[in-house]
Formats: sequence, C-alpha cells, structure tokens
Amino acid sequence: MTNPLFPESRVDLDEGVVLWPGRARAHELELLEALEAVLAAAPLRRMLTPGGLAMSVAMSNCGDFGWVSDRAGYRYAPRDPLSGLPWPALPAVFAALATSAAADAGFPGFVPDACLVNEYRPGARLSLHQDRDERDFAQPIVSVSLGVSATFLFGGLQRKDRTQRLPLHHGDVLVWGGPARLRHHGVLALKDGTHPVLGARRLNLTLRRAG
Ligand code: MD3
Ligand code: FE
Repeated sequence: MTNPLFPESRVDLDEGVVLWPGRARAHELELLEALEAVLAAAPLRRMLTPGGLAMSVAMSNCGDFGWVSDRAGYRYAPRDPLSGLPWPALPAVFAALATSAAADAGFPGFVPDACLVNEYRPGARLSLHQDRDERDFAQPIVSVSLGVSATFLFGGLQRKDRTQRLPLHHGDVLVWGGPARLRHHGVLALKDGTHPVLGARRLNLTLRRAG
C-alpha cells in the first residue's frame, strides 16, 4: 500500500530499488534535531580500513548496533569504541521514516535496529562495495540523503558489472531490497557546494536491520 501522502513521487529505478525524491523534507527539522543529538553523543570520526587507511567519509551510528571498521575488519558492534558506551538510541523519527518507506516499497514489517551516519565533506567518497555485514539479506536498507547533492553509483551483483549514476539530493529516500539488496554501490567524490542548513557537507543515513 502506497502512503497516500506520496502517491506520485515514487520512482521505481529497478527491481527492489525505489526512490522518493524529497520524501524526508517533510520531517527535515525533526530529523536534523535528532541527528544533532546523536552526533553530540557519538561524534563523527574517520574509521580505519582493515588496511590501516583512514576512510574519507566520517561515520557514526545510532541504534542497538553500529557499523565499525578498524584494523581487525568490518562488523556491527553494540558499543561506540570511542566512548565504550552503547550507541545512542535510534530516534523514533528515523525508524518511522524507514518503516513507512520500506512498507511502501513492498517490505512490510521492516524494523531497523541500526543506523549508520555518513558525513561527506568535499572530496570524500565511498568506493564500490556491497553491504553484507547484516544477518538477514531479506531485510531491506533505507537511505536518507541530507545536505549537498552527490552522485550515487549503483552496479550489479558482480563487482565488474556496469554501473549507473544517480544524483541524490537533500531529502531523497531510497529503499534497496529483494534482488537489489546485494548490488554493489558507491558514492563519487563530493563536489564543492553548500546547503543552507548543513553547509559544505552531505550527511547520509542508512537504516538497517543488523541483528
Ligand atoms: C544499495 N552509503 O553506508 S546510500 C553505506 O550515500 C552506503 O552514504 C551510501 O553505501 C551513502 O553502506 C549509499 C544508498 C545505499 C545504501 C545501502 C545499499 C544503497 C544500497 C545496500 C545495498 C544496495
Ligand atoms: Fe553501502
């Protein structure tokens, strides 16, 4: 059942990939206020890859689990390694947006327990990868873009598959599930630009069921 507030804006990009341009804008102030509180408790930081290089994207998390990377590898962890404390709770406004977008995309009953927050400053990028650290690939991933626009890359199930480019703007909500769940994807280096509220950066929320 499509949310009647967003009947026309739905864009079916591919099997299991649904975009709603600007869907999160209706909740912008609540989202940004909740995000500010999360990042005050669990600051953004550039994690190390297993190879020992600092990622160009700064990250933090909220929810029962947070995605972390360090010399030991990638995993979900219940605590913030910087503070030793549990990650901040998943704000209700994040969970509600993810559950309703997932349901509209055909994934009813999605209850996220993890949210990775990615911060891109100019030049920051995310190379082509798959999200496969979660337990159940039947659960979709919902992404919310905020701030400066970026070019998202989506490829196929094989790393060598050709990639398509998709511009993502402030407030865009994307759901990835079913046959798209293990597609390779990435983000091109962020260009210079400024957003009236967030300044010269892009923040992306990815809501997941990790555990
Ligand atoms: C397609 N983030 O955090 S969001 C990530 O814009 C990540 O920060 C990007 O890739 C960002 O892992 C992309 C869109 C997205 C998120 C998860 C996916 C696309 C996806 C999982 C599977 C397939
Ligand atoms: Fe990803």
